[in-house]
Amino acid sequence: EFPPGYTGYHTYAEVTTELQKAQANYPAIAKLSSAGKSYEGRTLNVLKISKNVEADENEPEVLFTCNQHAREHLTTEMCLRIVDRFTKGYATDPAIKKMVDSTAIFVIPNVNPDGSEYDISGGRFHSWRKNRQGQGTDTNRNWGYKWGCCGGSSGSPSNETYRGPSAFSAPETKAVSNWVNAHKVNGVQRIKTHIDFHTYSELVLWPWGYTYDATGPGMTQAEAAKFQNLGRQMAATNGYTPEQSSQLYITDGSMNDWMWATNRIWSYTFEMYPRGGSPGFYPPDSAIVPQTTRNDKAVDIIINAAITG
Ligand code: 0X9
Ligand code: ZN
Repeated sequence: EFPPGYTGYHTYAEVTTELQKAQANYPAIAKLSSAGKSYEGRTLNVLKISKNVEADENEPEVLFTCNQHAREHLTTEMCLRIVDRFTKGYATDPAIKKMVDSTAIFVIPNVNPDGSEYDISGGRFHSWRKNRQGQGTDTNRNWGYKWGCCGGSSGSPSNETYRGPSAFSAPETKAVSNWVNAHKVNGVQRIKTHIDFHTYSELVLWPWGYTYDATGPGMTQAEAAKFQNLGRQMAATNGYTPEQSSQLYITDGSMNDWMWATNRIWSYTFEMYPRGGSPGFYPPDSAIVPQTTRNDKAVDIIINAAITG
């Protein structure tokens, strides 16, 4: 469980309960399903929010993923904030109703539930980043585009950015990537936009991560400009710094690069609060409300971007 001062954060079991409650309280617009299982067998929960939620409609879809990295607990709260706002707000907020009516919003609060449970085991924090397969694989170096290509990950199992023995060797990335691929219907990917939440540094990041180049194979000038424009627009609402991922550092096998390269999804990473090393990965639970609501407008922008195309 979480240590004293952090009990406002949700454990994996508490997240699951919240998602079940969302489905029970808003059955017309909220539906809980699974993208598969983690290495240790936990269900990778997916909450869908949409009008006629039971129907598989041809409408633009938006994906929010959280907790690829175990210790980045604030991101799980970000996903729960999205669930809460779009379910509770549906009946009263016309802007939310419009978004829910015209899209399908998918939220995966725990991409790496084994890691986040380990990180809080014994009621203390363990500064754990990776999943719990062997010495741990960095899930955000295990995706199958340019995997291990470019010095942006490690081949050593003990390393914090260990990429795993092969692309999608982690059950978590394998399951979520298959789930994303399955949203391609008649050759068209329905998921249009995506934010992968991380902490920390207060950044809005876009592909590529594997190269410093802004354009080139798989990224035209116009596409790079769109990534920049949308990224800067979102950053203007939360005060984060917008930049191409590789300006932070080179990463290979990241989720964003795979989402764009293989599915043409406008895929961003948000590095949430704080800006610097204190309080780093472990802000007190009093930070949850201000630091998740801070992204409300950016979340609306990425949903509306899926609608307008
Ligand atoms: O290194 C990472 O995976 C992310 N930073 S973190 O401190 N949360 O570990 C940044 C990833 C940004 N790069 C890409 N999205 N390609
Ligand atoms: Zn991270």
